[in-house]
Amino acid sequence: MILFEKKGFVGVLTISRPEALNALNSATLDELYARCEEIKNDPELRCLIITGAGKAFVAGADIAEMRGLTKAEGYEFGMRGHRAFSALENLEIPVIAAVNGYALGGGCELALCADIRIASERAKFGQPEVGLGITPGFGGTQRLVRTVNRAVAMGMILTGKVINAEKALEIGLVTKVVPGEQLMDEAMAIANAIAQNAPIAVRNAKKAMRRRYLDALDADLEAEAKLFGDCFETEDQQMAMTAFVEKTEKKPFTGK
Ligand code: DAK
Repeated sequence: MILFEKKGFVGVLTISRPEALNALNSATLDELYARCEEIKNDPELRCLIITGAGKAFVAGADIAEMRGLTKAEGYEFGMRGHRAFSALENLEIPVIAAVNGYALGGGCELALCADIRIASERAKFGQPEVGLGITPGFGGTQRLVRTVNRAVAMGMILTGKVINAEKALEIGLVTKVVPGEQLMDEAMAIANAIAQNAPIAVRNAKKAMRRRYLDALDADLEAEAKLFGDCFETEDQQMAMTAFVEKTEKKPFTGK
């Protein structure tokens, strides 16, 4: 479910579960973690690109897998995600997200783990979790507010509305929008520009720039996990996820 290829000094990691729009289930998260560990230990690599196969970047965490989770299982699923996402985010080499399509929920959160994000004109971003009876659980409440302005992050997460690539550029979530067929060339151009520079200097510059970003991040992710866990086993969460999986209409939320 995770493809990996090397092009010179650049690694390209592709989430490939197109039949489910690359939704992140436990197996994909474990594979992502394992790949990131390999990348971490590869001295030849100087930059990594992450993208998705088919029409989606990643359409979120796997709702079918999450639907019946208890609070304890939800916590465990969250920890799997955190382990994989942190492994990606904490790579010493720069990471570029080439967002080729839907980046929703866990997909938007995955893109947020990258250092630079560029998007295809077709890309869509959003944190629709509150409409599924849960909070973002893979770091969205923490990484989005550290990336765009607070009111913008509040608006995205509390309304759950999906935004297009142009809007993502306007709010600073991505740095460039290109036609879909140019996305990987553009990502490779940025990656190769980075890879031509002195590797130790590049890694240290990344490390220095992330100091403020990382301040209290672990504690904040832990707080998010607790708040997220409390949403599980609620009537609203079960109703909304069942409606998605069974393709039926959602009922109004009751707060129970
Ligand atoms: N999970 C599972 N399957 C998904 C999926 C998802 N997130 N998104 C799409 N799929 C599946 C669909 O069910 C469908 O499967 P089949 O019916 O063909 O078997 C297939 O992918 C194609 O999807 P659609 O037929 O829906 O394709 P459309 O082009 O019509 O629509 C869409 C594309 C992206 C608008 C739509 O698929 C959609 O609304 N998907 C859900 C998007 C979403 O709400 N994503 C956020 C998920 S919640 C946690 C940590 C993190 C999270 C949760 C917990 N812990 C701490 C425990 C994160 C939560 C999320 O990410």
